[in-house]
Amino acid sequence: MGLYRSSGVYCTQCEADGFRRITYFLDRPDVMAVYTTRIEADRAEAPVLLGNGNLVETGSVGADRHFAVWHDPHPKPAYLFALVGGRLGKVETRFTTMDGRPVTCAVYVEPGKEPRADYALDAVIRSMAWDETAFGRAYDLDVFNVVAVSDFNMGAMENKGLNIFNDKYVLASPETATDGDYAAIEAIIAHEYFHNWSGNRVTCRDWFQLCLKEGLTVFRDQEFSSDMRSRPVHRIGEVRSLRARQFPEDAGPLRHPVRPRAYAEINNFYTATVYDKGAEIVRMLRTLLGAEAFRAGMDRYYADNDGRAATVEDFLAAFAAVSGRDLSAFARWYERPGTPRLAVTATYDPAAGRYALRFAQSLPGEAGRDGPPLVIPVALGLVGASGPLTEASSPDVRDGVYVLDRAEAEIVFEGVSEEPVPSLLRDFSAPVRLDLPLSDTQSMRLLAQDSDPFNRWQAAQDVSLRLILDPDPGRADAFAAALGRFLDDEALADPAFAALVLALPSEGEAADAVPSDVDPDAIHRARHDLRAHLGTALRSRLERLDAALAPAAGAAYSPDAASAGRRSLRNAALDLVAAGDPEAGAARAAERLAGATNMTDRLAALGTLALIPGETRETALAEFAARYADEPLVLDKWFAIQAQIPEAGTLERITRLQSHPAFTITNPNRVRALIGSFAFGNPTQFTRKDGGGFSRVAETVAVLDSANPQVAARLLTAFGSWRRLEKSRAAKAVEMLNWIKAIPGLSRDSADILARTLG
Ligand code: BAL
Ligand code: ZN
Repeated sequence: MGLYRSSGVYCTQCEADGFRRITYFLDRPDVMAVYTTRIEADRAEAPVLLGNGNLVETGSVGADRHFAVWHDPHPKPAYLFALVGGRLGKVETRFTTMDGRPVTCAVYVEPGKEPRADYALDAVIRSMAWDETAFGRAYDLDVFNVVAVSDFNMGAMENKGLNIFNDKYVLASPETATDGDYAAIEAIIAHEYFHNWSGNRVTCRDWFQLCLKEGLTVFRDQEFSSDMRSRPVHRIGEVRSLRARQFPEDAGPLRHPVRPRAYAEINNFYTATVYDKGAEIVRMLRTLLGAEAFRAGMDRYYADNDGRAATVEDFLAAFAAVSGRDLSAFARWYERPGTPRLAVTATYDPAAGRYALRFAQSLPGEAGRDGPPLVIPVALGLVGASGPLTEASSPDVRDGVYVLDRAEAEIVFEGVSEEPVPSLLRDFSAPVRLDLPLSDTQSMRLLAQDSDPFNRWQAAQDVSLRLILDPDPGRADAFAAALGRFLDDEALADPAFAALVLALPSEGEAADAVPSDVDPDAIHRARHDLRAHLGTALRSRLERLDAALAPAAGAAYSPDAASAGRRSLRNAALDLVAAGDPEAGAARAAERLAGATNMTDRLAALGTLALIPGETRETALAEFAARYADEPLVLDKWFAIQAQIPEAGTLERITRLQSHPAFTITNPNRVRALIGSFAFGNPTQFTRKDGGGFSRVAETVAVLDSANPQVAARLLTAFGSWRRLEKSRAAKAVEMLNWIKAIPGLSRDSADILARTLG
């Protein structure tokens, strides 16, 4: 925090309260000022000098030094201050805004890595153009600079006119970056750029309002990525991430409202709840108001609050003003922690052609009693044996959405000619847990017939989850047959979607569905067995797909969504075949690895091999490390893959990797790749019964805490679900948490997480 050096480059990080480490200041987001920054440095050490705003003067100071003066005319809080000085290469281009302002856009990187910045620069230009068309927001300075540094706690930072990035989210080449990396770069470049309006021009009055800029900006970057790529595929990705990170947070001791009421350390509130649930609230607002009123509300919000430090109330007031709606009940989403449960039951009267859906929402508060109801937009439809029942209608459903604003309610459809399967929460219209008892047959009807792609995917997830929690070979066969029909009919038409349908819920998601006494080993075994069953049953189809999706010889790599989708299905097919026949799978994955022409295919094959113990795996890992010895970001992938191997030997492997010359505890990306991937991505080994997994993470926290409390505290959050584990594992977790607690001089960051986790 404050001003520091990363691989020889001076840079700053001031959010949330780092500016006070540079100079005395009233370091609060509602204290806004116009900044003029004069930077002076040795010319040889720091030929590039960057600050916020526009460059107004440069010059020499004696023979060896030089200076630059930057002026930012827009008043801003100190957390948006930035400066950079160092030896950097750049790529640059021009963009003319819709109001005719020429802007020079540049991305600065380590010299020699300039070609790897082209994609990020292109994403900058696309973001600028998109914010003009989608939200009417134009850029407001003469320059827009992005700088990539290699030691960075966050993903990136939206300093006015001078975004500073973790190099992981800037640098990309087909040889070093996966399709996922390209998509993440595009999304994060967009996110930081969009903050120029949602965060910078309109900032937060205080840190309790963090979701005001973060939830809104995540929503904006999600919309951007959906427009750049496939909207349904992107939506499924958003929800997978929400369920993997935010739902468990909301169900554990670190739960907090989207707008927290209190904090001991604000750095611990840059959470999935503030960001991702915050984005879901904005999405629900758009669903409730409709796209047109939503856009009018956004315009009003910017018009009323430009240059101000605003609150959630200011945000909602803008939408209330343009729509005439009372949003006071909707505002409860910002205040109530926890994921609401939405229970739905159905009754059908064939004689009357009438179908009724009964809804009951619940979200117990601190005293265990339900609070006042939330406003839940439920996008829905009814699906018959041959497709959606378009003639059925209910007066309570408008534009396909029913708004539940009571604890319980019933809606009735007329004109229902056959017993339907309800398709509820289409496009995941609200961040709730849906309690709707469907049979496998009903879910498979949705997979085959629903018009909503999200719920088609959800139906396959539901069946898989039931089969993981309650294995049954007969039902698994029926599911495989349904997947087979789906693949035959549709896989090649939309490979990215098909790959998602084939992806089973994660072990974490399965654990989340178990009420208590979670046994991660049992979940792992059940999930593995289902993958093996499906891989065997679908083998011939998967092999045909694999062949059909192979790139033409000599075809150049392109990170576009369609090409990425084909790669993702082909790699998913290989992985599932390998689950059914590890020996043949290992041979094929090794072949794929040897012939791969890009990092996506190479890493996918290595990931498949990583799950199959043996010589082939170890040779492949060694060759990969040798090939990328000088590529820290690629070695991070190698660390991460190994940290997630679900085998008893992984702990020892991690010990060896901690002594690898490329590993250093002082670099946040390295720590996250090795120890973070283990803590968050290897449930069976992190929660080992002997406590070895917990102690490895605890030891890392202990070593890291004084040097980098933010990263240490983030690692500690991996213990958040300890209460739900079966008793012997839970006891080991508590032992380690108490061990950390006894460390003298523990940071406020880690102490805060510990206190809340131990409760
Ligand atoms: N403001 C911190 C980094 C981000 O969310 O953009
Ligand atoms: Zn942000």
